[in-house]
Amino acid sequence: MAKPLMWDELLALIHEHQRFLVSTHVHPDGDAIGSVAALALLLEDLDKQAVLVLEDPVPRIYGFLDPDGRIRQHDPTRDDADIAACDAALVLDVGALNRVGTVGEALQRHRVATACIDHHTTNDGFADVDVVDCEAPATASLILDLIRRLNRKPSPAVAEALFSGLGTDTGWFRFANTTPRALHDAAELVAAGARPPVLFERIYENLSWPRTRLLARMLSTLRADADGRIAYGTIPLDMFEETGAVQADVEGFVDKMREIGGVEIIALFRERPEGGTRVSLRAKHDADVGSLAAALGGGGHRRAAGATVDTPLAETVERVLASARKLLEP
Ligand SMILES: [Mn+2]
Repeated sequence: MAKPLMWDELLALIHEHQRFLVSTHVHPDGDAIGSVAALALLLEDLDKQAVLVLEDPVPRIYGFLDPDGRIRQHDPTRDDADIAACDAALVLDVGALNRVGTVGEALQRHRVATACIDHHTTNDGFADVDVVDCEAPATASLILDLIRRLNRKPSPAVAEALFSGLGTDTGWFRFANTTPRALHDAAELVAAGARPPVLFERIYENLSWPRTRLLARMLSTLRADADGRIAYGTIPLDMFEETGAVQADVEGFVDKMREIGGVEIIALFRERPEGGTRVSLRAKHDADVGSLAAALGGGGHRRAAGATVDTPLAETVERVLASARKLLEP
């Protein structure tokens, strides 16, 4: 499955082109936004141009990584001429083109040469140039690798963006991807100017009241299954209206349920305004929730994965619980 890392091809693609579209997955997380922001700064440092377009808006807590508001939410009438005018696209932290959403569709429509920098085990090799390193703790680590290969050092702003990506993807250095490589990269980023306590407060101690009220409501739906080895919560649409929270506020909720002892699999079910249900899955130990997500048409990692399905909330809960129970069978 693992293709060789095409670093030489990636470096050639960057050297040979001038104007790059940079994008990432729908529902962007800290690694996605941090990697996009860092790569944009790096490209400009190389006297290149970067056009930053995502299907979804930058989540509020990561707004500090885009202080000038350069990351655009995709508006085809406004942005597609700019996308078509790019020489190449660099798509980050994403394992399949459909996860890039409407921006991925625009790339296909305009036949823009695409390179992918990613660490998802489910990466399907959609790009022309793939640097897909499943051993990397975060895509941010691969952007740091790119900087090293260019014989450069991260600027303080780049270091802060990359530390934010690495920190959030490792659960601030608690999850299984907190490897020697993760800590080595973190040390290098701090030496280059990243300030962990400042970033921690901005990301984890800067929550809005609507989000916190939504979290309280979600936790009131908490249920146990499989004798407490599965914990799950649900967020029906009306909870958003009642609390004033937005869909992006849900990031991190699923990890709250990890805190329960004896839990092996955690699931969060969110009713989508477009219809259907978003499923987020976590495994504390060895259960392979990545395969469960893939069976639902989604993807991710062995211990952290998700899928968007067409079925309504209650039906999706039953279906996913049945599959999750099977994962726990000896
Ligand atoms: Mn990531």
